[in-house]
Amino acid sequence: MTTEPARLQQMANAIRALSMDAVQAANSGHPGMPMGMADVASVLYSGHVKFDPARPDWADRDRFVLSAGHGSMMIYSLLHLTGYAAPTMDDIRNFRQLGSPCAGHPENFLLEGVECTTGPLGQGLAMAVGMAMAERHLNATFGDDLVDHRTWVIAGDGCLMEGINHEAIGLAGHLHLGRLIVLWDDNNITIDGSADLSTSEDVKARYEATGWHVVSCDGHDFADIERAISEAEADGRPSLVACKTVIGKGAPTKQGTSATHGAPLGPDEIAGTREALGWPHEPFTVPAEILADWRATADMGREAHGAWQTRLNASAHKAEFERRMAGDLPSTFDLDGYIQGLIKEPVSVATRKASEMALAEINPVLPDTVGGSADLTGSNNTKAGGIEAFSADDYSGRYVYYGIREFGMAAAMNGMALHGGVIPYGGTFLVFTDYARGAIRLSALQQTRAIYVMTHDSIGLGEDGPTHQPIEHVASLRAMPNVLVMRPCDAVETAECWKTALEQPDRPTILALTRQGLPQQRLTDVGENMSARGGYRTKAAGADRKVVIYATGSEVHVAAECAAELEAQGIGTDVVSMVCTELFDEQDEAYRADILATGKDVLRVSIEAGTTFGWQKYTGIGAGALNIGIDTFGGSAPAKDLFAHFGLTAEAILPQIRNKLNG
Ligand SMILES: Cc1ncc(C[n+]2csc(CCOP(=O)(O)OP(=O)(O)O)c2C)c(N)n1
Ligand SMILES: [Mg+2]
Repeated sequence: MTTEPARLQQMANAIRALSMDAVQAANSGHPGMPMGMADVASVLYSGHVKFDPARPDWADRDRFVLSAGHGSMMIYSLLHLTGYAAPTMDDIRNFRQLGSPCAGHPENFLLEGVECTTGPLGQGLAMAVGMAMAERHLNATFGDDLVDHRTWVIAGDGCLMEGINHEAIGLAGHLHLGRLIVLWDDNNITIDGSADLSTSEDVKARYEATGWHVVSCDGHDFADIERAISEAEADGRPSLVACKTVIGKGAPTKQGTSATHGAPLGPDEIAGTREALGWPHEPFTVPAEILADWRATADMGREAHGAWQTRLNASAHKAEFERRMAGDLPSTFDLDGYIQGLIKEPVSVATRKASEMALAEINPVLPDTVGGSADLTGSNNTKAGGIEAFSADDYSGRYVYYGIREFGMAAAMNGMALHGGVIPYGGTFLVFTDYARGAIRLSALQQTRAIYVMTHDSIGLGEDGPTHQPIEHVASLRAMPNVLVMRPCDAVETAECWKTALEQPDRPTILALTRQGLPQQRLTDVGENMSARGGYRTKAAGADRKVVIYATGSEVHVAAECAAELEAQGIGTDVVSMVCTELFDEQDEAYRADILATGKDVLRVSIEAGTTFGWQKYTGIGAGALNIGIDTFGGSAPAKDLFAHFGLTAEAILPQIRNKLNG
């Protein structure tokens, strides 16, 4: 590992050359950011970041997040130069091409060493807050011997300007996450030109005001960068290192301008840059001595990893620590006894309450969970099972008071899940999935086990009115790939949904839960987690089957009432609880055909207190289909009155079914 400025300069220039050449070859990409931050990154890796390229999954590695994800060539260069197996130089040559792990923006599922997917500005930094929270929590649980690492972030002006930045740094400052260090690429340039066009904020003052330590440096002076990073490491608060940089540094006519932000420099400018940097080497070649300096940056981490492994092997916590980092549930974990108890003694409770009851069973036996709410703890019923607050004074706590920060919460949950060792869940009102949506989308894309406890899931919340009543939310979340959207109808299904959500290592779950009480539908023990099927018959037609009703959540009992009336008149009716359409769609064809009565001449009815959009997939359209729902905004009134007003009662629905049958 070197601290010699001339050698650091060559190391930095290797990043610059790889970045400009890869972007040129792809004829698209962002050379400015990696060229501007190359000097900072070289100092950072030469002595500060703890990593072992041979074991990218080493639990106690430092986490490095390139929040300015457009500068993806920065992280690809770093991973390659420091000696990770991937990306190879060929991968870098194929930057942004189909099949290359060097995608336009860094994707956690394409390259080990990419801790999280970044590109949506601000979210990388916000996920890093979650990683730093998970680190402190696991440190409090397993001790310094096993967990003691930092979280590093490179963020640009954009990451600091996004609204989520305020949520994220507020949380980090409040929680005193001193092992979180953000290196700000303070180049005063964004796409439109000078940052002065759109901001006159005193960023440093804002960070200081939220409890951060702030230090500045000349981002092209190796000694000054070293000083600033060392100061940040020594401070007990989270740190912002403002690195004054020149975007596209080295490009003779374009550096310092937004022209370098997101376009190839072009052959002439690249030739000029080679000259200015004193980098005569061919594209995609790094001289052996420069590569050797880069490879040596891994020595410190490799040694630390060896010592850590020795400590782990001697630790009484070894098995449990490894289980948690692997993301496996304890082999003894189940909710069978609890569910059987519910069947013996049924309860009529809101599903948010049922969720709390399930959590009271889960949290004591599953130490992995870290819950929380965005200031709606009493409404989301998320604090259960004796868990205590996670705070700056006690990181062993398992309940996060996220404050009114839905987006920040969801991003932090992603960071925690990606860090590993914890299973995050967090609550707010379902309608505010809109506020968190950007992070929910990244949960799905990144395949994180984040569990969203979204209560007040329909007009059933009543008097708070249309601003608080989800209409399109469930349907729109169903449209998002790789998310399980679950709307359980009673306490049994809620417990089953929790179990299923916990059993998904590679995808997030959204639990849509009611404010209002619901009668228990499951009254017999069927010996199977029916909710895991996604959709199943809660009642099969007695008489000759003429109608199949699909319903979810609070409408399943309405469907059951309709079916009882219809059966009384000799009209055989199935009721299907479609608790999770994604899981249902994954069932084998025979199962789906049976539940959907495919090919049978029946009337298919959907009932859901939200938009009817999407239900046609199961009901079809035309004479054989009826979709009951709400395709307008809701209203402010007691829930009972709203259900009547919007026609979501058996009395309102039955005539429509009879009309269809007779027509
Ligand atoms: C949420 C979000 N909005 C917009 C963009 C598009 N975008 C990518 S980079 C960028 C400008 C960022 O400026 P800065 O962070 O200063 O990066 P620099 O130009 O200095 O590399 C924008 C608007 C994005 N990636 N994410
Ligand atoms: Mg900038």
